[in-house]
Amino acid sequence: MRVLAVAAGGLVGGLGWLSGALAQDIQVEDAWARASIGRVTNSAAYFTVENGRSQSDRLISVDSQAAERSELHNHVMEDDVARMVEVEAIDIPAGGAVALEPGGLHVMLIGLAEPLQPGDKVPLTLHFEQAESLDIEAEVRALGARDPHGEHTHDQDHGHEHEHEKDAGHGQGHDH
Ligand SMILES: [Cu+2]
Repeated sequence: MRVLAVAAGGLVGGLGWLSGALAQDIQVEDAWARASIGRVTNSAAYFTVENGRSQSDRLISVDSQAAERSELHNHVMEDDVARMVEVEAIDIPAGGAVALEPGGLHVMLIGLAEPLQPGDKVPLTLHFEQAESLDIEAEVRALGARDPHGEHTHDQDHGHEHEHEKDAGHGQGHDH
């Protein structure tokens, strides 16, 4: 998690006319969703939320037309096994950022209307406790695809519904 120092508090106070614009300074970057596997009707979406405001906020829910239901989930370790748990909200610190990424926080898409294919776009609406709702699009990427920025490369299998992905992957990784 990246936490940016905030020195803007006093500045904003002195520029009252600007505070209306700054009040909406919640940004989402690098939104993507995992391609669905075979007939599995669940998937997950990931993104980074940046909060440029001087107040903390919370992501309280996400909606998507692509799924019957969307839940905020996290992974926790229990007896060396990664399990998913639903979380009520995700705190976004003032001047900070929170990354939803494989193996950690994610939006669980439950009951996909249709399979998610790489290159598809998944519409998501993010609802916050303070900020106005935000409509974004997440690009579908294959499971195991490398982050194009080369940073978060440890999206190894971590339990939940893609156990069979491991089996399917045996012996067919590198045929070029
Ligand atoms: Cu989940």
